Amino acid sequence: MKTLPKYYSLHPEINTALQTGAPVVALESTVITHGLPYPENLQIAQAMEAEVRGKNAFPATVAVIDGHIHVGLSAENLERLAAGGEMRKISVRDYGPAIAQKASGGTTVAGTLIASEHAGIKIFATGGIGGVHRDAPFDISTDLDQLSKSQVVVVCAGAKAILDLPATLERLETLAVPVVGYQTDEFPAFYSRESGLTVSARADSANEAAEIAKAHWQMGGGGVLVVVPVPEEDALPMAEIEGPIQAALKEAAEQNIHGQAVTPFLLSRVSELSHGSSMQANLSLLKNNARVAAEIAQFLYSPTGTQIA
Ligand code: PSU
Ligand code: MN
Repeated sequence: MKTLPKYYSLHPEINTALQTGAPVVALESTVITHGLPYPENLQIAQAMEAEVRGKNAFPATVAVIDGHIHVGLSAENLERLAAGGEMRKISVRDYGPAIAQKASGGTTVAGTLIASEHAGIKIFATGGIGGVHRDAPFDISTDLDQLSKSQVVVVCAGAKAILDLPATLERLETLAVPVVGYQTDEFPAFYSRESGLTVSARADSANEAAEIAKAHWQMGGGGVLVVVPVPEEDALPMAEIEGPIQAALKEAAEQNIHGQAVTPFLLSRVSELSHGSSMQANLSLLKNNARVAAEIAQFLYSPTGTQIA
């Protein structure tokens, strides 16, 4: 039996699934609180849960509600999270303050990695991970560090081109995080299927991706990044998005945006400046990643136990 600190709230359905070894897929929630506007954020959160269920796995959206780390959210709490109000962006260093101050918010990739590992969940889906920012060598997302530590698979569509993608891959190499291309040799760039950069390994099936992760963990490794290109019909060419990115980066510098506000600012400005053409790609890749994660999850679990102290 695994014991969780008392400020966790593990959904009964997820608890049962984990104890019986049924496949569970966690879902990141900063994309809901800080990544997309209402009501698209609520619709996509519900659609991602449905994709996971459609593949006979259990979705566990992770978020902090009134100081409790929820692993598996009720429909009411999902709506509350999406509706906004005082919602924090919760990465690793933000848990302590959020728990003690009974705050609410979405968990980043790094935050979701920690909660997943504590709860015994082996895989989660998101849109894109954070990384090394362009022209800001000290602005490196905690996502990368935490990826090296938690034994969890993260399924994403690569990292957004707002980042320095070559530097992000170099950092992942240093941190010993395998970057596994799902049916691809190229590192995808979120809205775009291409980046000109290569992955460190390739998996052609869900089973192969799961086998890679299990072997990595047996060798003492931490996180495994599985990168899935956005579906072809919704992909945007990289050149189309570079103009809005440059403009958004300039605005961020002019307005002196820094710290955890940088990523949400850039994401929302790029979306506005590209006149929402990026929204369709964003929604498409989120659903696709949830589905692929549920397929890989079929090969990752065996019966265990988790309980709350
Ligand atoms: N990239 C996206 N959409 C997002 C994020 C990243 O394309 O919503 C969010 C994720 O939650 C990620 C976080 O973990 O931003 C990284 O923020 P920062 O760069 O401040 O670490
Ligand atoms: Mn940062």
